[in-house]
Formats: sequence, C-alpha cells, structure tokens
Amino acid sequence: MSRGPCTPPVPAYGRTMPDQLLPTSPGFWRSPLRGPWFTSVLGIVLLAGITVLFVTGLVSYAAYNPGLSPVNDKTPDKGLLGFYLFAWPTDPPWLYRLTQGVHVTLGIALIPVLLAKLWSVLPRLFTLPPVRSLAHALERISLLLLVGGALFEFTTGMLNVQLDYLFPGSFYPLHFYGAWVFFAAFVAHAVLRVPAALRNLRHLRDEESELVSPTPAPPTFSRRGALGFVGGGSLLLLVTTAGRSFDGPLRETALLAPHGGPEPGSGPGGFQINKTAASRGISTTETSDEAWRLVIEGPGRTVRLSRPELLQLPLHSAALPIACVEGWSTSDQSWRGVRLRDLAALVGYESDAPPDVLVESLQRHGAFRRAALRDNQVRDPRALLALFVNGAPLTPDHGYPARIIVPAAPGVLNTKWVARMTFGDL
Ligand code: HEM
Ligand SMILES: Nc1nc2c(c(=O)[nH]1)N[C@H]1C(S)=C(S)[C@@H](COP(=O)(O)O)O[C@H]1N2
Ligand SMILES: [Mo]
Repeated sequence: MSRGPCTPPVPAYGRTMPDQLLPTSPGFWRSPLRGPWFTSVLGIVLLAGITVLFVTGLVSYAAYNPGLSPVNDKTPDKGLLGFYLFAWPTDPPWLYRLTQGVHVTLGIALIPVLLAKLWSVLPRLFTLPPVRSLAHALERISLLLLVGGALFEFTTGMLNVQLDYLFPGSFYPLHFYGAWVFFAAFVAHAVLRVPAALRNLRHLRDEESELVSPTPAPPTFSRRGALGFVGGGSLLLLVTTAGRSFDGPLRETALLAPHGGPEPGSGPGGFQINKTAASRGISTTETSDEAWRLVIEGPGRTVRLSRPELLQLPLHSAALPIACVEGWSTSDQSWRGVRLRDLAALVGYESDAPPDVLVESLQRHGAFRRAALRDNQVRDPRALLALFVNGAPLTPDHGYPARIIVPAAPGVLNTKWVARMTFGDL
C-alpha cells in the first residue's frame, strides 16, 4: 500500500521520533565533528602534555624537601610513591622557576584540549548495556578513574593557583595522590589507544566507529576549524597566563593570574607579594632593631644577633628569582645578606660542611611559618639570609628584617620575617 501525502516520513534511525531519543541511543549524538580522527588528534596532544605535567608535578614535590620530615612533608605516608625523591639541586638557579612555570602554564593551556577530548567521547559514557563482560567492566572502571582523575587534578590545580584553598584538608596530598591514580589510568588508556590513535591520524575521513554519529546534523564548521578553535582557546590561555613568570610590563599580560597581595609597584621592592606583613600579623614594633633578635641554635650553642650585629658579618650578593608553587615567579632580584653557611659556622659547623637547618618565622598563625633546608642548600654560597633587596633594606612585605633566599628552591622555602634558625641534621 502506498503512503498518502499526509503520512510522516519514517525517520532513518528507526521508529523513535527525534524528541524521544535518549542519550543512550546513538542517534541522540548528532555532531558531525565526532569521530576517531578528532578524538585521536586531541589524545596525542594530551599524551605529550599530560606526561610533562606528571613529571614536572613529581619534581615539584621533590623540590619541597619532603624527606626533611616532619616539617616540610605535606604528604604523610607517601610510602612507596616517594621512591623517586632526591636532593633538589641549587643549580641552575632558575630550575624551579622553569619546572613549575611549565607545570602551571601548561596545565592551564591544556584545559580546552581536555574539555574537547571529553566532549568528543561523551556518547561513549552512555553506551548500553553499561557492562558487557568482566573485561568491559574493568575497562569502564579504569575510564572512570581516568576521567574522574583528569577532572580532579585539573580542578584542584586551578583552585590552588587561584588561591582558593577550598579543599578538605591540604591541597598537597590530594593533588599528589590524585596524580598517581590519574596517571596510572592514563598509562593504561594510552597503551590501549595509542596504536589506534596513530592509525586514525592518517585518515581525516573516519572509518567505521561508534563515535561517528549515524545521523549527523549538517556541519556548521569543519573538524579542522574545530581543532583551530580548541587550539586558539589554549593559545589565549597561554598568553594570558605566561606573564605570571615575569615582572614588569610582562606581568600585566597575565590577566588570569590572581593578584594575591597589593600591586607591588616599582622601586627595590617592586616584585610580587602574596602575603603582606599586615596580613600575617607582623607589626613594626616586633621587627624594630630594639625588639628583633635572630636566634641561631646549634648543638650545645645558641647565638642571638640584632640586625645591626648581622650587618657587621661578611655580606654577599646573589641574583636570584622567587618561584612559587602556584606557578608565578619573579625575574632575578639582587639580594644581599649573610651566607647561611656562615651562620652555621657561628654555631660550630665547618662552613663547607654545614648541616640541614630548620627556619622559623616571627609569624604565629597561618601556613609557611617554618621550612627546612637541606645541607646542599645551606652550603651554596648564594643561599642567603637576605637583609637587602635591590640595594635597599627589605620592605616589611618582603620579610624585613631578614628572609631566606635559596637558589632553585620553591618560594615556600624562602621564609620571611625569620626569627630562629636551628642547625642540625633533620
Ligand atoms: C586526560 C586524558 C584522557 C581522557 C580523560 C580520555 C578519555 C577517553 C574516554 C572516556 C574515551 C572513551 C572510551 C570508551 O568508552 O570507549 C576515550 C577514547 C579514546 N581515547 Fe582517550 N582520554 C585521554 C587521553 C588519551 C590519550 C593520551 C590518547 C592517545 C594518544 C587517547 C586516545 C583515545 C582513542 C584513540 C580513543 C578511542 C576513540 C574511538 O572510540 O575510536 N586518549 N578517551
Ligand atoms: N613567614 C612567611 N614566609 C613566607 C610565606 C609566608 O606566608 N610566611 N610565603 C612563602 C611563599 S609560598 C612564597 S612563594 C614566598 C614569596 O611569597 P610572597 O609573595 O608572599 O613574598 O615567600 C615564602 N615565605
Ligand atoms: Mo608560594
């Protein structure tokens, strides 16, 4: 029997009408962009990028001196995962500025790629039946760890660099353990998919694949255009983030960087400040020459020095940057002060064989009140208890009367408003 003119046409994908389709039916997903080629290009970019993120992230953890327990270690029970830890070097002095600048800037720039990759495989989330076999169940669990791990690491990282510490507990163990879970799932996924991804790259025209919509909507732009859009988003994030690693006019380009403290302005103290003296409860009364004393302790010996007395010791200069775990850094600043190894000598150590040191700040509340430095850091002739920066006494916000500055160390080890130094093996 032939159809009358009024009979609606039967949809190509079966009897269900388009507005009744559920995400579980392949016909629900209609973007003509989806397919193995698009997914694979994004996958290859992530393969390179996330590997670099993982390595620079692990390196950043090593740079904290977590082994100098219990002071610096923000990740208790790191156990087996701490197998790779090593003594962080002091050369080249820009080492942490580079590794952590790459970690944060690359992490931010990869966000559009990650989101595009997740979008490209979104239909697979809804496949039915959800589990076909034991092997399939295991694969889906690993994908859950992969996607969950990716979202978790990128979210916690972003919140941290935006200075939003809204985590249960500390950021460090969450991001550290999260990285291992995520990367384990990532490696499994890469081993399974890289061969296909490389094959897919060679065919811009997609072969048979469950990612290709059976009922594609008419294209509004090409897949190359879509990639350009994702790449453009990454580039935009890159150029509005990278300025965090410089001072002066370049920093102004870092539109997305949080401005924790006041604008540093110009002059000798004109470089980034996160935590001001006022915000840490440091008053000018307690940092005055009359009140402030540096207490230096060694085995069986304690020395107390005022700032005028410190100024009588041999002073040395070093051009060193500050590089924060949050990815921002300053250019080299010219610091001047007393060598840490000369301070070790005051309490009985050979200045070419000093021990570790525990440094404590005047600050009574909040994070980063104390930090431990390893013997190789104390020994470096550029490692100073700085009293001046760029030719002027430290400003209160930069740690007056005295702050630590160590080549290549994460900013968090450069304690401000130092009150006490305890030399000895930690
Ligand atoms: C953050 C990193 C990544 C996440 C979150 C991710 C996520 C996913 C998910 C959820 C699927 C769908 C799996 C399924 O249900 O069948 C998938 C498929 C795929 N991924 Fe990834 N992936 C990532 C990185 C990579 C990398 C590094 C590669 C390889 C270079 C890659 C290549 C592929 C390929 C080829 C497919 C299969 C596409 C198809 O079905 O034809 N992915 N990915
Ligand atoms: N006493 C004290 N020292 C400190 C901090 C702090 O909060 N208190 N912040 C540390 C961190 S995390 C960094 S990156 C450097 C530079 O921080 P700033 O910009 O606040 O000077 O100082 C370090 N020294
Ligand atoms: Mo920092």
